[in-house]
Amino acid sequence: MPETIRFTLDGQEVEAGPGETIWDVAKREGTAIPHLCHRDAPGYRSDGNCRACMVGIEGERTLAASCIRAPSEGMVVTTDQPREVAARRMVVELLLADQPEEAYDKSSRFHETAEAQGVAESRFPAMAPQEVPLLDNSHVAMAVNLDACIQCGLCVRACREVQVNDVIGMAGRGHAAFPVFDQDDPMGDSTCVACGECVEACPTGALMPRGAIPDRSDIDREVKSVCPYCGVGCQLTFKVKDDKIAWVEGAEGPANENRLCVKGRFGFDYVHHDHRLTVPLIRKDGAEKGLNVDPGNWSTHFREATWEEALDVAANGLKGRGREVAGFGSAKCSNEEAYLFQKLIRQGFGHNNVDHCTRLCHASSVAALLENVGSGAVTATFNEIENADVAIVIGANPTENHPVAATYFKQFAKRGGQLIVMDPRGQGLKRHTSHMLQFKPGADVSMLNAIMHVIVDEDLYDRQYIAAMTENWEAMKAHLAEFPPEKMEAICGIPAETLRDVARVWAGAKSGMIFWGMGISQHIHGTDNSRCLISLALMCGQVGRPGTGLHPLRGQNNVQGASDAGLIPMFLPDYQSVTDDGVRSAFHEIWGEGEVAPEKGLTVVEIMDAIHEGDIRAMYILGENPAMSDPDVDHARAALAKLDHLVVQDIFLTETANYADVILPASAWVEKTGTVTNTNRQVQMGRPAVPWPGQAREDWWITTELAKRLGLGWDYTHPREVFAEMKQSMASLDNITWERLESEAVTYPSSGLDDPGAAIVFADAFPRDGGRARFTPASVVPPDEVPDTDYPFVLITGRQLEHWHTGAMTRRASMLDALEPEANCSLHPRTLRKLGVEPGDLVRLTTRRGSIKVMARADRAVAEDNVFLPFAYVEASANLLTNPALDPYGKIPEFKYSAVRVEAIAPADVA
Ligand SMILES: Nc1nc2c(c(=O)[nH]1)N[C@H]1C(S)=C(S)[C@@H](COP(=O)(O)OP(=O)(O)OC[C@H]3O[C@@H](n4cnc5c(=O)[nH]c(N)nc54)[C@H](O)[C@@H]3O)O[C@H]1N2
Ligand SMILES: Nc1nc2c(c(=O)[nH]1)N[C@H]1C(S)=C(S)[C@@H](COP(=O)(O)OP(=O)(O)OC[C@H]3O[C@@H](n4cnc5c(=O)[nH]c(N)nc54)[C@H](O)[C@@H]3O)O[C@H]1N2
Ligand SMILES: [Mo]
Repeated sequence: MPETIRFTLDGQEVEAGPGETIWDVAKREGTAIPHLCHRDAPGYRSDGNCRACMVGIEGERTLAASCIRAPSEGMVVTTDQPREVAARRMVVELLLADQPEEAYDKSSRFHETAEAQGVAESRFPAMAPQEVPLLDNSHVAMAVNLDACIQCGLCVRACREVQVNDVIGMAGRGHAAFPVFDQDDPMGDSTCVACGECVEACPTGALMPRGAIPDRSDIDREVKSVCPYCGVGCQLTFKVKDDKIAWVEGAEGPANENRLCVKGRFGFDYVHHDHRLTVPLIRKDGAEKGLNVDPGNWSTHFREATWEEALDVAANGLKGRGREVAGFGSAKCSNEEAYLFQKLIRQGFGHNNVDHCTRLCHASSVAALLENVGSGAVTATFNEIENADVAIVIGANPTENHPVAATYFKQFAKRGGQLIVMDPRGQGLKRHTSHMLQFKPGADVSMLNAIMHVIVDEDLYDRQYIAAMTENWEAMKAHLAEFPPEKMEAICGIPAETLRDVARVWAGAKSGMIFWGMGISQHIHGTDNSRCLISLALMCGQVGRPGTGLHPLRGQNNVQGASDAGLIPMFLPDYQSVTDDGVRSAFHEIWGEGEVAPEKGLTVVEIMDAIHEGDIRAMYILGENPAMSDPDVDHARAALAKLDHLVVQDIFLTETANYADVILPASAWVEKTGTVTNTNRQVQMGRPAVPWPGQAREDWWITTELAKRLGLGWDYTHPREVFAEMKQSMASLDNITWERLESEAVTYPSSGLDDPGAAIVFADAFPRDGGRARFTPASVVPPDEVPDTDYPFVLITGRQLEHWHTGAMTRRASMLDALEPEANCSLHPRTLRKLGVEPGDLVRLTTRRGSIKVMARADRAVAEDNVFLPFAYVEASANLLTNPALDPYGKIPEFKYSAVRVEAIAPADVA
């Protein structure tokens, strides 16, 4: 380790730690040195090109750029002598000459800097009018006004080094050097993914979020909160003007370090959409249930009600029905709201029929993790990839679905880390990989067993770790003997030699991590898939150290928290089993009234089946849209229509609300207070930035009011009280208090009030009997429905960057909808040619369950016998097609594999 260095700054003796520049030390000491090309934020390299931060160094003839200059022992540095002060002013004055007359952004860092140095005008000639670059307004979310550009290169570093999107470069020289997008395309036509990192970095307003023009500082208030989209849990600051979100800035959260993606930066005007539910609604007598309500004009089917009436009607339809009731809670709401929801179902109806979208998501991963590791959460934060030398990403598409996590993965690869991606589809991470295994869909177990076979065969496993930390190794080893890569090659489609190579790279890793997503979990053998990944990590000792770990990338912003809070039919909060007498009596103690039922409840897809069978007759659905997100959605919609009584609590009149008897208008995430837990186990505070519209209310309030009408003695008046109650039964929240969360994010487990929490767990023992993790062998199980002559293609459903699940939010976010406005599927160009379909034409996709028409894109990343289909579009609902067959352990449906027919649509048929 380099020693601390002592030097003199403006006559004071100061110290510099390892890696600190003069600028850093000055800042720490409270001496502000101007800076333009230097951005004081994690991930940004200083470049020293703008000369706005010049300082004097004794004995040196020229001034030095303090943002890149490291101090040396005994150095004498001045920041306040006439020479450097004049030089810095000159730099700003020269730059000001070229600024547009009417500054786009008077509050930009450049203008602040000029003002602070007393530079109001420039003596130097402005750029010749013919040289002034034209405005580029081609992008829906950002405006480019290169007239204001000072060539500092921060946007290039933002795009290439921080987000690793490699879209922006510099072209030209000297005065005429300007940022360009993908070789001279206007920004709107480039491959830009609109993460907005460049607008955040730009010090002059040459790049601006459109919502912030003309003046970034023209806001009423700033509110720090968490992004409501994915499980990465980015912290951000809402800039609010006239009670509307004007623009958004990344904040320095532990997971995102200021970074955001397109949804987190530009995807918030859905909360101001005129489709927002603002009054409680009751179905009109005789109004037919079905997908027939215009969310902008519900009065055809619903009438406005007071809260009193709506809550009474909602509660009366549920009251006294015991086992006939089921509830779907929400992973979009807070921890406190999830906790109250499961408590309401359990306490109010005396059974455990409560579940949520985790069932459709990582249920199988969690089943395998609980079985073999003893805990369903990640063993290490995704940011730990910083300390890894090999990483596997399998069945996950983070550049689109966890874009900020992906920036860390790409940086890892850029630094020389070996990135192994396994996915039947080529995807955004492909160009960063050392190994890209594009294997056959559904063939994960064969591929992973083959890799593990090689590790055994070539004696590459970690004997010591296995002996000390695991059980069932001998059985595992014997099982793997059946899976040589030469035999598995035909099943998974990856050459044996590649499988051997990957096995050697993984087993040779000093520190390796495994990340996975829906491509692993959403299969009838999803639990087996996850078992293989756990075994692969264990046999090489890749858990419990920096840069190692198992990380199922959690999906919804609060799916980790909602699961922890007990929105699961087998578990009370903190995965305490409902079948355990001691657990139930402990909850009885805390809750006071109502016994917790000893039988596991029904899961999401089982509940839909039970409606058809007449066993479930009433439902309470909070912040979920099963009429779009369940598999075989015709069957699910028919079930919702069959209910005697359906209460839906949402922010929009969703497809599911089309079947409701009562609709309760909720406040959106940006309008409420509550905590959420991200994929990294980091618990963070969400704060209200704007008021809720009309009579909409916070979800916890609505659930509490319902509980009162069901006869439960609830008297919560603030989420803080709910959090305090949660802590009584949830050891995971030990040392995490509401007060702490008001000022910091805390990772669980946290060992003390000063401990920010453990990024890595299970170094010494696993939370299983005996402290050991387990190897559970998995055999090859074919998909439930394999292609045949009638249905010759494989249908893979999933996601795309701009849209969120069922589209409820993102199709109402103007910029996101403008970027991706039309239902689409992707096929290989050769397949399209064979079918006689031009890219952009409609095709018909048909499975045994249903048929849709959808626009086809040509995409070489999709295998020739596959179709990829996102599920965000009601006009072409993917889930009319998907297979509801379930994994026996996780009860998760096979969203990632159905047999499908693809047909060109005759022009006459297009309309
Ligand atoms: N933009 C956006 N981001 C999201 C979401 C969203 O709706 N939109 N949703 C959030 C949620 S809740 C979740 S759960 C996550 C999901 O995030 P991901 O897990 O990344 O989601 P998917 O796109 O469903 O599928 C991931 C990949 O699995 C691959 N795959 C398909 N079949 C197989 C297979 O048989 N084996 C393997 N190994 N891979 C296969 C697909 O090609 C795809 O690239 O995203 C979260 N983030
Ligand atoms: N074909 C196919 N289907 C899939 C998947 C797949 O890969 N392929 N993936 C599955 C997975 S992993 C998941 S997680 C599910 C997701 O399925 P869902 O959870 O049903 O989908 P979302 O669209 O996220 O629904 C969230 C709902 O919450 C509402 N909402 C947002 N904020 C709030 C709030 O603060 N309060 C209230 N009350 N409501 C709010 C939104 O308007 C929306 O209606 O889809 C599953 N379905
Ligand atoms: Mo999910």
